Amino acid sequence: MHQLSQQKTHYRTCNLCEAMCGLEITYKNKEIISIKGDKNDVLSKGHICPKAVALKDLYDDKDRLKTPLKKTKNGWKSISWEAAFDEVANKLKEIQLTHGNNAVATYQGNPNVHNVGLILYGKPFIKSLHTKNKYTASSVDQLPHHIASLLMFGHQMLIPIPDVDRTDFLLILGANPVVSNGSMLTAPDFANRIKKIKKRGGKVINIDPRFTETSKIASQHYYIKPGKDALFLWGLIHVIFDENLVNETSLFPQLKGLEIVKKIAKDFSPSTIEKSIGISSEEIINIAISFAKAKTAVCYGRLGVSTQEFGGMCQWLVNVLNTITRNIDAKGGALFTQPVIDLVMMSGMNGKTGTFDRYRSRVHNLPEYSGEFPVTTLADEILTEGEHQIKAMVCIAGNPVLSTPNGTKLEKALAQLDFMVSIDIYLNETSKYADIILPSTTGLETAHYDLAFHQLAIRNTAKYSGSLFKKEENQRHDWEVLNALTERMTGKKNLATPKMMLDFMLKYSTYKKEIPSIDALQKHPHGIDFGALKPCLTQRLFTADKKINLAPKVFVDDVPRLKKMLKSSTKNNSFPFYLLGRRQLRTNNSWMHNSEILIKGKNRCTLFINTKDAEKLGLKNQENVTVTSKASSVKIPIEITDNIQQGVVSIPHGFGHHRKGIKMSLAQKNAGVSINDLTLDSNIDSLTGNADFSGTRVQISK
Ligand SMILES: Nc1nc2c(c(=O)[nH]1)N[C@H]1C(S)=C(S)[C@@H](COP(=O)(O)OP(=O)(O)OC[C@H]3O[C@@H](n4cnc5c(=O)[nH]c(N)nc54)[C@H](O)[C@@H]3O)O[C@H]1N2
Ligand SMILES: Nc1nc2c(c(=O)[nH]1)N[C@H]1C(S)=C(S)[C@@H](COP(=O)(O)OP(=O)(O)OC[C@H]3O[C@@H](n4cnc5c(=O)[nH]c(N)nc54)[C@H](O)[C@@H]3O)O[C@H]1N2
Ligand code: SF4
Ligand SMILES: [Mo]
Repeated sequence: MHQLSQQKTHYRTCNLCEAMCGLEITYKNKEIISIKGDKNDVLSKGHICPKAVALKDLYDDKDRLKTPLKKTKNGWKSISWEAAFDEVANKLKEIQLTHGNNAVATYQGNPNVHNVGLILYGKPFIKSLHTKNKYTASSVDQLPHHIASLLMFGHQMLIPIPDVDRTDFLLILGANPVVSNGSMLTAPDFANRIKKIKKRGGKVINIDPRFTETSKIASQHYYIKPGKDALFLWGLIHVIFDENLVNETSLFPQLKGLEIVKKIAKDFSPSTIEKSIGISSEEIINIAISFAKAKTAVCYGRLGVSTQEFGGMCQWLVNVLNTITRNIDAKGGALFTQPVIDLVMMSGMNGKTGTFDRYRSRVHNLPEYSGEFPVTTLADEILTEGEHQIKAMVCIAGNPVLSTPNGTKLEKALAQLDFMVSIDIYLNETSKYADIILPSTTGLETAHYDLAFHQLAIRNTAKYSGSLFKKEENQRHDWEVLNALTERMTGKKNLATPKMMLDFMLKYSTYKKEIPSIDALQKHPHGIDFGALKPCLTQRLFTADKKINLAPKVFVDDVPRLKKMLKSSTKNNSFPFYLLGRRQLRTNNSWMHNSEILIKGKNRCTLFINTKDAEKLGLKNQENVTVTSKASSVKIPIEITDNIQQGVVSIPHGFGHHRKGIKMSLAQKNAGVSINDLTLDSNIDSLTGNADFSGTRVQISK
C-alpha cells in the first residue's frame, strides 16, 4: 500500500507515429512502472500499440547519446555543447563562404513532424542557411498528397481526411492501417474503426499486392500488380462516367475541369486496363458501381500508391474519385480539418500555400516542391562535381542511409563530405558519417503539442502533454539545439520557448475562448474533443478562383506518360520479381530496433515469397536466398506464404544494422538487411520526384 502510494500517473500523447494515442504512465521517481493506453483519452479511448510500451526502453537505453560527440583520429570524443555549437556554425559558414550557400544541404527525417520543438525551430534554422539543397522524408513518402492538394485545393496542407467513422464504403489502396495505424489520417485503433464499418452494414475493399493484416479484416481484397493503381483509378472513373453515375447538380458547387477528366477517362475502359493491373473488368465495374451508389463512400490511398511511378497521378485521381461521387467535403466521404491551431489558415493567410516546380535540381533536373528537392537526388548532388555541389550536410532526426533509395550509394556520398552534423539521439547508420553529433532529449523527456497530426485527425481534438521526466542538466532539447545554431548563424537571439510560441498561435485560434493558453489546455490531461469534422471547404479553398481544380494541367499533361506505360510490357527476365516493403507492429521506420520489447522474439527481417514461386525456385522455408537488384544484393531468409501475389516479394524497411561503427547493441544483434540497399535512386515518379519503391525489380537465387 505504502509502495503504491508513491506511484504517480502521467498522461500524455504518444508521438511515435501519426495516431496520437493517449498514454497512461505510472512511475516512481525516475522509474517507469507501466505504460498503458489512456481509456479516457478523447481520441484514442485506450488504444495503444507495442511501440508506446517501448518508450520505457528508449528512456532507459544505455546506447542513447546525451551529450555532443566529435569525431577525431582516435575515435569519438565528448565535447561541451558550447564548443559543439561554435564548431558547427563556424564550419557551415566557412564552407558557404568558400563554395556558396548551396554547398550546405539539410535532410529532415520523419521525427521532425512528430516533435513540436523540431517543427517550430527547424524552419528558422534551415532558413538561416539560405540553401536550395533542402531535402526531407516527404519525397520518400507523401509528396504526391501535397502536390495534389496544392494544385486542386490551393494549399499543400489541405489534405482530405477520410471520414472512416461515418462512411458506408471505404476503398483502401496501398495502405495497411491495421499495422501502421494510419497515415495522413490520424485515427487511432484503425482496425476497430474498420470493423465498425462492416458492423453497420458498410463495405471495406482493400487493393494491395499483398494480403495484409488490413486485407484480413476487409470485406474484400484484390491483388493488384505493383505500380498500376493509376490505371485502376482511371478504370473506376471511366465506369462512373460511363454508367451516368455522376450527378453534376449534386457535386461540390465550385468545381472546374469535370469535362476534361471525363474526356481522359474515356480511354481507360476496364477492358483496356484489366490485363495490366491484374483485376478483371467485371470486378472493376462492380467496385466502381458499388462505390458510386453507396450512400457515402471514400477512397483512401496512402504510402503504397504514393511511392510509385505514378504516385502524383494516383493522389490526384483519389481526390477525383471522391469528388465526382459527391464525397468530397461531405459527411461519410472526405472532409477537411479545422484544428485548434490551424496551420493551413495561418500560413494560407500569409500567402504561404506551397509551391511546385519554380526551379529544378542541378544534376537530375527534378522539380522543387516548397523549397525542397526530392531526396533521391541527394547522393548525386554530393557526388557530382561542379558549381553548387553539396560539400556539407546537416541531418536532423533522419536516417537516410537506411530510409532512402540506394542507401549504399548515399553512404559513399556522405563519406566524401567536407563536414557533416547529425542532430540525432543515436550513433547509427547515418550519424556515423557526421563529424559532430548533437543528441537531444526525446520521448518522455519532452513536452508535446501535436501541431502536425491535429491537422490530419479524424476528429477535432486538442491536447498538450508536459514532459514526464526533467532532462538531465547536461542534456538539450531539440529546440534548444536548433535555436543555439540559428543564433550563431544569424547573430540574432530568439528568447521564445515552444510554449510561448504555442500560446501566441492560440491567440489566433477560433477556439481561443475555450483554450486561452497552453496552461489552460494542460488542465485537460485526456484532451478536449470538439467533435467530428464538418464540411468547410468553401471557406478553406486557397485556389485563386476559389474553385476545386479537378483537372490541374500538371497532372493532365502526365496522362500520355501513363498511356505509354499501359502499352509497354512489364516483363523483365533479368529481374523477374517486384520487391515491396512492409511495416510491422514492432518497427518504427529505421530507429527503434534497439528496444528489447520491440526486437525480441523471432527474426522479422525476412523475405515474403509466394508458395508457388518458392516451389518453382526449389526453395525451402527459412532458407537463405540472395536478392539482387541493379543497385546491390543482400542475403536474407525467406518466409513462404500464400499471402503475397505471385511475382512479388517483400522485405520490411528500416533494418540493415550490420554496418560497422554504429552503437546500438540490440539492433546490431538483430541486424537484418536494408531493403534500401536494393531500391534504386533512379526509380522515381518523374512528375513529383517522389521515390518509386513499388517499381523495384529483383532476382532471387539460392
Ligand atoms: N523501402 C522503403 N523505404 C522507406 C519507406 C518504405 O515504406 N519503404 N518508408 C519511408 C517513410 S514513409 C519514411 S517517413 C522514411 C523515414 O525515414 P527517416 O526520415 O530517415 O526517419 P527514421 O527512419 O524514422 O529515422 C529517424 C532518425 O531520427 C532519430 N530520432 C528519433 N527521435 C528523435 C528525436 O526526438 N530527436 C532527434 N533529434 N532525433 C530523433 C533516430 O535516431 C533516427 O536516426 O522512410 C522511408 N523509407
Ligand atoms: N508499426 C509501424 N507503424 C508505422 C510506421 C512503421 O515503420 N511501423 N511508419 C509510419 C510512417 S512514417 C508512415 S508514412 C505510415 C505509412 O502507413 P501506410 O500508408 O499504411 O503504409 P504501409 O504500412 O507501408 O502500407 C503500404 C501498403 O501498400 C502496399 N503497396 C505497395 N506497393 C503497392 C502498389 O503498387 N499498389 C498498391 N495498391 N499497394 C501497394 C504494401 O503492400 C502495403 O501493404 O506508417 C506509420 N506507422
Ligand atoms: S499506434 Fe502510434 S501513437 Fe499509438 S501507441 Fe502506437 S506508436 Fe504510439
Ligand atoms: Mo512516413
